[in-house]
Amino acid sequence: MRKKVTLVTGAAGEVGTSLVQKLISGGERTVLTLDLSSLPYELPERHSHIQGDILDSGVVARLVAEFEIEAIFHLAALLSTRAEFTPETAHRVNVDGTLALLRMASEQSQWRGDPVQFVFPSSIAVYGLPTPEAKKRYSRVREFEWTNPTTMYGCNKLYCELLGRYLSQHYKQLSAEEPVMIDFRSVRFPGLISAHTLPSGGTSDYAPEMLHAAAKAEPYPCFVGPDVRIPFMAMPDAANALVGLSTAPKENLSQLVYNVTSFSLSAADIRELVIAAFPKADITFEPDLKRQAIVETWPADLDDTAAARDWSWKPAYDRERAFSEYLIPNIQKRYR
Ligand code: AKB
Repeated sequence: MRKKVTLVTGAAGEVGTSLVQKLISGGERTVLTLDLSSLPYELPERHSHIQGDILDSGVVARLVAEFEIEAIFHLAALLSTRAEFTPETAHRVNVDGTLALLRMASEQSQWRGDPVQFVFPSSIAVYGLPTPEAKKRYSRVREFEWTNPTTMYGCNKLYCELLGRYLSQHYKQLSAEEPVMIDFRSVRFPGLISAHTLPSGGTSDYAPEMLHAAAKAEPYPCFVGPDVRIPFMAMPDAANALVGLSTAPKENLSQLVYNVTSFSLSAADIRELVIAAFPKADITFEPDLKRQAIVETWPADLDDTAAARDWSWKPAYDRERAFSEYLIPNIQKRYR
């Protein structure tokens, strides 16, 4: 008998670390983590970790041979700045890796006679506002608007959303029998800020970097200008969103992809909040024009009313709570 598990890829990363703790503390699932690295945290007994590459077909075969996978949170990805430096590698990891797991989930759904749930974190990077005027005018973007990504990562995320849609619907039309489709669900995240981990390779990283540098009493040259504005969310809400969407009754979901967000801030707003907590913080603005150009195409805010309506999405941390109750105290504790 294979052990029934929920698979989390990219489990050693920022979102993975937070999600795995949440899934384990929920007590209902047995979690199988997969990452290129060893985990930076301990897994309690009954949960397991495999160190390996999603692009290695041997690893995917081993997953299926040893475990019955009921649900997948597929977090492994190369983020937007990193992907611009190595676009083909990013395409392999972000698209080929996702396709391999989607294919495995589809085959397992047939085999089980029960859909494997596939939860896919997408991103604000799927949007591309063509000009600063458009960004100002269309400030709260809905899921079907402005999906013209300008980065390799944004293209990868948008395409994988479409692959998920294809695999959850299209076989139905092609096949005479009644095949079992995967249950694909996706959230588009804004910039995420964690008190416990630092991201690497993202373009929204200036927000967490500013905070962590201030707590370490290090100077921080922010790589975007003060007026650049995008939406953000505290890391615990990212895990809440993934689990909230995963546990929502299927019949309540009117779409496969949902925006989720919490608060919208300019880089100057973030600096102000950081200085209020760390008055000696030395934060300057030294825009890297390429990275800034990427953030300028991302919307100033996201419209997440569909998620609120269909699965009662609501962030626990608004701007005030995120800084005063989660980020500042935990970051202070971390570097004390
Ligand atoms: C990135 O900056 O690449 C990510 C994202 C917005 O998806 N944080």
